[in-house]
Amino acid sequence: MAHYIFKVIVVGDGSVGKTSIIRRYVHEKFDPYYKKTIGVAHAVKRINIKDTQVTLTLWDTGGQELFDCVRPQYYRGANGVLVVYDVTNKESFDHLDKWLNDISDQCEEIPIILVANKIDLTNKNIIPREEGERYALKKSLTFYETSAKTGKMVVDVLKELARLMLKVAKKLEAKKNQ
Ligand code: G3D
Ligand code: MG
Repeated sequence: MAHYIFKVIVVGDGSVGKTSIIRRYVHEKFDPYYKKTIGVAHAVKRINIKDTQVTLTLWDTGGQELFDCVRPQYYRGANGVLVVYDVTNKESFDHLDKWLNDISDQCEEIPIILVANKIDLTNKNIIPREEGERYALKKSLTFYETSAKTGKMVVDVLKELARLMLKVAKKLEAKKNQ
């Protein structure tokens, strides 16, 4: 069976839920009591996409973004990105340009998914879905709404990212074998 290993990074403002999404995906739980500053350097998850085995290493910023300096090493070699905002936090949405600029400065062209997190907080949601969708469309990004708390769409968003990364990897291989 073909096997690929991909580095996935998760960026966005502090407190949007990046660590929670990774923990939900890898450990299948939501723990509101873990310490913010302790990031899993890279959590690992294996999945199958059709007849291909994919190992995802999910990198957590470990809170670096709170000091406004996510180190270049974090971005280096990334195969795919989740750019996360919090639907209850307008600032986190307004900062998306900054995160996308950082990615384009530091990374090759890689798949990026825009993630609107915390959609379980329905009565505090101040960024309508349409606004997220419009932004994603403008930037040619795939768009997902998630809740790390309930787990909604968390598996789906990483499966979609894996699929997109696989597509890129296979295209590169085909080019090499020409
Ligand atoms: P970060 O890694 O992006 O900084 P965290 O964000 O994963 O540390 O999450 C920040 C806070 O938001 C945490 O709460 C966490 O429990 C909460 N959170 C994360 N995702 C969701 C979600 O989908 N829904 C809800 N309701 N809360 C979420 P605290 O209270 O520790 O600040
Ligand atoms: Mg974190």
